[in-house]
Amino acid sequence: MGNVRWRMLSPPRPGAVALIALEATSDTELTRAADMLGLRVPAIGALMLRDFWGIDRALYSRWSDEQMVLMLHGGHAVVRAICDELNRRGFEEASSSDDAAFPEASSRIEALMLRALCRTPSSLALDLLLDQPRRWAVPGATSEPQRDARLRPLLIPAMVVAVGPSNIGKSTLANALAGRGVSLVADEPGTTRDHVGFLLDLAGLVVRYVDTPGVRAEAPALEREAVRHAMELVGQADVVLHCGDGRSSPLDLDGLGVPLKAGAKVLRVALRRDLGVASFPSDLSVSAKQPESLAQLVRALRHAVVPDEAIGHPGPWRFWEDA
Ligand SMILES: Nc1nc2c(ncn2[C@@H]2O[C@H](COP(=O)(O)OP(=O)(O)OP(=O)(O)O)[C@@H](O)[C@H]2O)c(=O)[nH]1
Ligand SMILES: [Mg+2]
Repeated sequence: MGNVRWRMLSPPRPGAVALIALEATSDTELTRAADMLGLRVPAIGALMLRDFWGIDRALYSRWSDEQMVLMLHGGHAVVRAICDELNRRGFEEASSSDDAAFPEASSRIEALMLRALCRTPSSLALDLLLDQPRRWAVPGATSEPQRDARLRPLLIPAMVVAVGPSNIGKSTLANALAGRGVSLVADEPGTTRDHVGFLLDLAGLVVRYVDTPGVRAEAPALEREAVRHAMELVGQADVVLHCGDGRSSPLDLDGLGVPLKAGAKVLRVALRRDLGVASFPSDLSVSAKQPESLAQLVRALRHAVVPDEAIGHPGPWRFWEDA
């Protein structure tokens, strides 16, 4: 298909969405290419959903007479498999740049929106971003800087740092939230020797989650040093998950001597609730053995990072940074 090429519009990084354009030199060529791919050619601007060769179920749209855009799920494996399939079917790759251009966008907001769409790791951002051109098209539309800032973690992952005494289940919680073993667990104090960070999807909102070594009085020097490093992260956290359990109360955060970041939230959580009720005041209590309690924690954490009201607010969002 010499007259039709494919071009990556999104940056070469995993994101919630990857955009691949099919570019022809005429609408006849575009229709011919669509036929070869088994796609119906939609009206300009219309969205269609289909299964792409068993690789991905995704939307595609036609942006002009000569251009269709596949809006795939943005993981590396999906994108690579779709690109291989396009190559196998005789389509050539057109050169792409990291700084994706969106010549077919009908407004600046739409171009910015498409760029943001490609970059966000959070699926929760998708509907909100897609609706922004419509919201900004209303005469006199303005956003509220406070809400803009609250929604920012939809584009740039916020940092959640879990801290607490030793041997109360912090790493077990991290593993349960991640759904895999990211941090060592054992029934002895001092199991986590250094902080462990990973990206965590909280029901559509991706955050950087950090599990830290527990704080204990009799820790050896190296462990105390690791704890000191971890506690510095508390000062950079957007949300501190302040953990205790039935036997140990949470740490005295003020006593750490690390000032929290402006606007940081603290969520007090009692762990291992199946072993007994904690005596300190907590926002919620969870057990790694009780999935419904973990689901509650996921909701509470997500709300602490991006409040539900900000997501549900119908007003426009200034989601871009000025150059
Ligand atoms: N019954 C019960 N046991 C748990 C739960 N969560 C963790 N545990 C157990 O508690 C012990 C300590 O768990 P860890 O996750 O290693 O604790 P930690 O707070 O990370 O410990 P440090 O890394 O030393 O700070 C292990 O034996 C876990 O199996 C829970 O929800 N219920
Ligand atoms: Mg641990």
